[in-house]
Amino acid sequence: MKQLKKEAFEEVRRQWADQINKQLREGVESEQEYRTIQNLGDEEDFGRMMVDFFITSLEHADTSLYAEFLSWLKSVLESRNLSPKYLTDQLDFFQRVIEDTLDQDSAEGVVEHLSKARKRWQSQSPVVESFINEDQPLGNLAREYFNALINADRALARKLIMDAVEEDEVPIRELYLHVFQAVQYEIGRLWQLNKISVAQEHFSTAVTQMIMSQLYPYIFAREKKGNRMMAASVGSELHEIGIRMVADFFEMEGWDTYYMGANVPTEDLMTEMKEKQPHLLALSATMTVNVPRVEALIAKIREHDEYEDLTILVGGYPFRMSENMWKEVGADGFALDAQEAIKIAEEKISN
Ligand code: B12
Repeated sequence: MKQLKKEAFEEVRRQWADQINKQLREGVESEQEYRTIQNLGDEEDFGRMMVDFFITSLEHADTSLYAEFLSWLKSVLESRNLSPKYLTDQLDFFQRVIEDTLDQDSAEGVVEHLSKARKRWQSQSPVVESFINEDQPLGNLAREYFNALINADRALARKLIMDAVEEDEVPIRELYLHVFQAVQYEIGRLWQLNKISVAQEHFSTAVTQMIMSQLYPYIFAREKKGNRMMAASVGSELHEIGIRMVADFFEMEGWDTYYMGANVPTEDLMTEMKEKQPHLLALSATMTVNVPRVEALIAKIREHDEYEDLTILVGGYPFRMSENMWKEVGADGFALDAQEAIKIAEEKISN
């Protein structure tokens, strides 16, 4: 499959996406439906999203990744009153496009992957459960914080968190994982189900980022360990809270951290690495389309002898979905969340 990726896929990727978009335009009932579906894709390109998720799933020989994407897409379409037929029609059409564009031998394997992913998708439960549960640690606070965000009450949201830290002495790490992370996941789930708007999601994200900044006096550890870590989201990645949390956890553990945010160009990252010489590099991807970019970046870093001892960890949504993906992109480790990232890093660095 790696062979196919370089020689065939780069050429046909755009062609497949264009054909899917063309077929969609012909099949939709109205311009409004067409726009709604296009808007689901990164950079408003639905065909590209269908193709990119598929190619990543194929490259990693992991049908569960595409099955998971199809489940997500189905729930997004249904909650917007769009017929699930759009999805099945597009998949049937996608299969024909594959057969028309690849030679028979290559097409067979690719179509088989698509069919297996579809079967797997059909057998899985479409229910996405709430990420906020009052029985979980800090579950009540998470619920109150979530309600404040949904009611656009920034002052209350801030007060809830500051009181928890200053009066109840709730540890920052727990707030991060059980409140901020759980609430961000819940916001995403409700956007997926069309129960909240993009504006509400943006508002919530902005408030959480603002409060995280106000917690900084509690984050910078007094005792330093002398270890340096650099953290970034690469490619076209705009999701940055997760990797920021990871960097903050390292900071709390006494590391010197360089958090570079989202969408960091490879060249700039390499320049910073040369200057800071980190012991650990943490790379995050949320959109599956950025996984190949993480892989390419790691390969590029590995070409340099000076980074022989560098530990590279990866994490984020696609790595959580596909258990071996971190190995396949050439990383030294993966963690489900920021707490686990510390554990893995300390194991790797002490070895
Ligand atoms: C906020 C948000 C956005 C914001 C991001 C703003 C910002 N400044 O970060 C904006 C509006 C930009 C956005 C855009 C999009 N988004 Co969005 N977004 C979210 C949302 C609601 C929250 C993200 C977040 O803050 N999570 C909280 C953090 C703490 O969790 P985390 O990232 O998983 O990080 C933890 C671990 O994964 C791990 N980790 C993460 N990185 C690393 C790295 C290392 C090295 C390690 C060890 C561990 C690690 O540790 C972290 C802390 O514990 C998610 C929902 C979700 N489930 O995450 C959707 C979500 C990720 N988005 C989604 C989508 C579809 C999009 C868009 C395509 C929408 C669109 N049509 O425009 C675009 C794509 C943009 C792009 N090119 O990146 C989907 C993805 C679905 C899928 N199947 O892939 C989600 C899941 C929403 C949903 N349920 O449908 N989004």
